[in-house]
Amino acid sequence: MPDSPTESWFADTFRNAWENEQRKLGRFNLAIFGKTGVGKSTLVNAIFGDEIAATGIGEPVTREEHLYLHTSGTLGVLDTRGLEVGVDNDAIIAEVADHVTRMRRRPLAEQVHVAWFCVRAGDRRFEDTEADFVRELARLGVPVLLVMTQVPRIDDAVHPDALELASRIEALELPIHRGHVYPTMAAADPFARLEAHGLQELLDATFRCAPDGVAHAITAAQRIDLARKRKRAGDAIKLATSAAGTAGASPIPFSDAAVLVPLQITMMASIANTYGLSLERSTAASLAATAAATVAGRSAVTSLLKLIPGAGTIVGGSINAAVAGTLTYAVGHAWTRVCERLTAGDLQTVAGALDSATIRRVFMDEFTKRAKRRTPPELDG
Ligand SMILES: Nc1nc2c(ncn2[C@@H]2O[C@H](COP(=O)(O)OP(=O)(O)O)[C@@H](O)[C@H]2O)c(=O)[nH]1
Ligand SMILES: [Mg+2]
Repeated sequence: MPDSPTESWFADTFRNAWENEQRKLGRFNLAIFGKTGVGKSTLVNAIFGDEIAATGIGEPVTREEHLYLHTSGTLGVLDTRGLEVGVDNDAIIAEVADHVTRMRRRPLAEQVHVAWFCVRAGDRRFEDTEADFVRELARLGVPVLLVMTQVPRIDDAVHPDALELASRIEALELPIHRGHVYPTMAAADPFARLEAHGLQELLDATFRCAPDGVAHAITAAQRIDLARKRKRAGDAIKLATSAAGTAGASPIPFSDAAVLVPLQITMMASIANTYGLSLERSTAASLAATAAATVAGRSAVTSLLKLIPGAGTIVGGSINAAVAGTLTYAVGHAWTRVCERLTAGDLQTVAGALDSATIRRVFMDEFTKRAKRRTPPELDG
């Protein structure tokens, strides 16, 4: 890194780190089947956000005429167009089989990891042709989750017709995950006084079915389970905190504390990806949060260091492992806080631009709070 890092150095380094982290995450590919109108798009949007729907028609999968792959960040959604499950089973299965088999020879990020087969509660029936389709899908080696959509539920009472349909499907002993039908309501229906439900359970089951190698990609892509994102962010913070502790094992001259910056940028880029924040948005937010735009690099670190109790008194001296660790730990948690608020749609102006002043304040509030812990828990014992 240069002697006096500039805003553009910081931004370039962050962008590179973000792209690296995104590459490492790869992609979770979900195949989704079910008749038109059962609520497939609504379900995907409810769990993964609406960027996927906004991508429109998606890219036709080469060679297969009726398969489309929509990608957005760490998510890929494979669906069919112009063919109807139950009516055109053979044609769909032939295309899916061809695709799945070809992708099996490719890297994990291109394979099909899980399939959701959707049935609408209100249809009150599950046809033999749908059962056949599920069996064929499972035969291809793709884990299948049977999802019932638009299931009316009031308090804890599920509509009896939906329950009855679910037990009839379960009685077929299809090769589906846990032999279970997952009841969902993806979007509330205020007129009918129905609330959304079942999404967390479906997501948990999807994690259980998917290969371990795509768990982080699912964590990043989904929008409903913030606890999983927080835990992943915590892992990145632990890693960076202990690396900073190692760097500080032979004390770093205070004036050289900026050697910790690249390590912290990597940590921040990893966390930004876990929260599903785009390259441009997270780069801009990271500049605002760390004030790299005004007090780039070395002086930014120096000003943060001064907020760590004890560290401020050693100006001219050197920082040790505990201070290096605390600095990194506090930056990690402060940035996680910013990412959480950004994901929730906060920290922006009415026009949608980032609110830099508030981002900076949120970051500094959390940083100051965390920095008070002289030894980060990550370095205890
Ligand atoms: N309130 C509510 N409406 C839903 C739900 N799922 C689907 N719908 C509605 O049903 C229609 C078809 O849903 P869509 O997701 O486009 O079905 P797809 O053809 O399977 O992708 C849309 O008008 C949705 O608004 C749900 O969980 N709740
Ligand atoms: Mg649709």
